[in-house]
Amino acid sequence: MATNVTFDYQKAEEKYRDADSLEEKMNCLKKMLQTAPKHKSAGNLLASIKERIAKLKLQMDRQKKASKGSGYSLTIKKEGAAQVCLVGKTNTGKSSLLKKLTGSNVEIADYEFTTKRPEVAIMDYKGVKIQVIEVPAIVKNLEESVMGPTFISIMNHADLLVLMFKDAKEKGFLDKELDGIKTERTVYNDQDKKEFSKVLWKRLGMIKVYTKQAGKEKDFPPVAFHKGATVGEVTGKVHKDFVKNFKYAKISGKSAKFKWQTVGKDHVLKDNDIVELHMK
Ligand SMILES: Nc1nc2c(ncn2[C@@H]2O[C@H](COP(=O)(O)OP(=O)(O)OP(=O)(O)O)[C@@H](O)[C@H]2O)c(=O)[nH]1
Ligand SMILES: [Mg+2]
Repeated sequence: MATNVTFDYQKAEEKYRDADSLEEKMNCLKKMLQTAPKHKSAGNLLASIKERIAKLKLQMDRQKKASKGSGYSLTIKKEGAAQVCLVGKTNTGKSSLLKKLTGSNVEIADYEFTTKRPEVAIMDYKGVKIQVIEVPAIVKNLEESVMGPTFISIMNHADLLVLMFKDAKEKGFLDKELDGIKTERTVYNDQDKKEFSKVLWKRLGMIKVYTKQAGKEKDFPPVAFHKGATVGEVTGKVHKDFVKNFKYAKISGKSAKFKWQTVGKDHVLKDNDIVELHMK
């Protein structure tokens, strides 16, 4: 039934249709309820507005719950030296990259939204384990989508986001949706495809260090550290007791002035250094 509505109502309805967030939608619906004609023939309209308000309220409550963590796991337990998230719209090749990096048998398909839950796998970079997570496709108004708060929380806790997009428009979309996330980010470029694991490692800004016992070959796997890590930190990682028994270290590699230089615990190491610890 056609109902003559007021100008204010029309304006509110227009705003409602364009509203981006649930809160905004709710405000518009309330305004519509206030300004809708109250005569008998407008009964259906009023009922429909009230129904939409009730539905929206349910949706908002569910979202609040999700962001408080009830029923959802908000982060993914870190494993390995670092946690990296692959992030992008649907069909940008996240699963394909995850498979390439980790060997995971994640489902890859040319229909949209193939990956519905975060996919977690481990990449091996020259012996260092790095956790790689495919975050399901980023959708418009991510924060308000049912799983949005969970995905945002996962991204907030990661060490690095890898943004995957097909064009500048998609990049802009991601920048907008991920606006509040402070995690370091890098972009996935075509040029990087061949050796993306190496690019990732560089971008993480970490170093790997090989320990060694006197008279023996260097140990494998190496141990990962943040840039600027010292011999003392390596000693602590090998064994707690080693810290108090530390005498000196002999090092080889980029940070050494010459091969098997003797250094103390404050010596700063570089990527691929070999450290031979000597104890009291
Ligand atoms: N042309 C081209 N196609 C690709 C590339 N990477 C993946 N694809 C194809 O794109 C489609 C989607 O790939 P997925 O890896 O499943 O993409 P996704 O980002 O994980 O997608 P959803 O999980 O569905 O959001 C598949 O048909 C892939 O074969 C690429 O680098 N170039
Ligand atoms: Mg996928």
